[in-house]
Amino acid sequence: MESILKKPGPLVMGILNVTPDSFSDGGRFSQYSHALKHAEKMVRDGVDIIDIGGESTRPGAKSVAEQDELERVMPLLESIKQLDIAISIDTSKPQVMQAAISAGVSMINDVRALQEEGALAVVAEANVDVCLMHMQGQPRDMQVHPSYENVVVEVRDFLQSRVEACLSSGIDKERICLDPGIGFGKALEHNCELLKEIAGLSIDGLPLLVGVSRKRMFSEILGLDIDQRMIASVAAGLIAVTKGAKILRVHDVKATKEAIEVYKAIESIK
Ligand code: 8Y4
Repeated sequence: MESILKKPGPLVMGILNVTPDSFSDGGRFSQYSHALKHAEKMVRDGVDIIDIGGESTRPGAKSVAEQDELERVMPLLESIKQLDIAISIDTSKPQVMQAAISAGVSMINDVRALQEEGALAVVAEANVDVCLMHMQGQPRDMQVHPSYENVVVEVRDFLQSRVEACLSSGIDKERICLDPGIGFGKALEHNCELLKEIAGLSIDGLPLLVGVSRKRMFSEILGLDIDQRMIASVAAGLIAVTKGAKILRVHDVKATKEAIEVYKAIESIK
């Protein structure tokens, strides 16, 4: 699989969720047809890669059993494949990674940065990109009391150690991107400091991926409910891009693409 990280940025990763939170009304079939329609819309809007996740990593979320995650994600992955767009799989489980790799995904997006037993080996044996993300604690308790001496230094040191683990396992350096993990065991001031200093997080020029879309920080800054956070999300994402982020993980592909196009028009003036 050709690396998506070689594509010139900024790039847009579109979020496609298949968690039980959204599994209520018409059962699996209606859930999948809805997800497929959403994916088709993202492709029309110019998405570069679609991120499929079957484990909820929202604050307070419980962990999902491996078999549940496979059953939730694999059928959807198979139908999204027909759309001829790059796919990333949001998982920390080596067996889910392996199944997704066999099905042809382009990227492993792991909020646990390949720390689960066997994860490094699975990725090292495959030709896929990987996103290494920083998280303090676990989703269940990560927002209880986030604490850092220097958040930028600590996130950078963690990412550096995970890059080294990847390289020691034989993962190709050109296949790695890095992510500060906005909202993952971070208070508002930590999120803001990381976004302000995003360029300082890159290790050896590796590309940076940032996910701010609809996150709680916008409720803290603006008091907005989740379905009212698009403008703030696009603004924060574009700030991250101007400061050096290459990939934005977003819900709102069309709005994000428009913001990026304006940025590119301005930047392309000689
Ligand atoms: C509304 C909707 C409010 C979603 C909060 C959320 C990231 C990620 C997540 C990220 C990478 C989320 C899987 C959290 N965030 N992967 N995943 N980077 N690489 N919460 O920032 O979207 S899930």
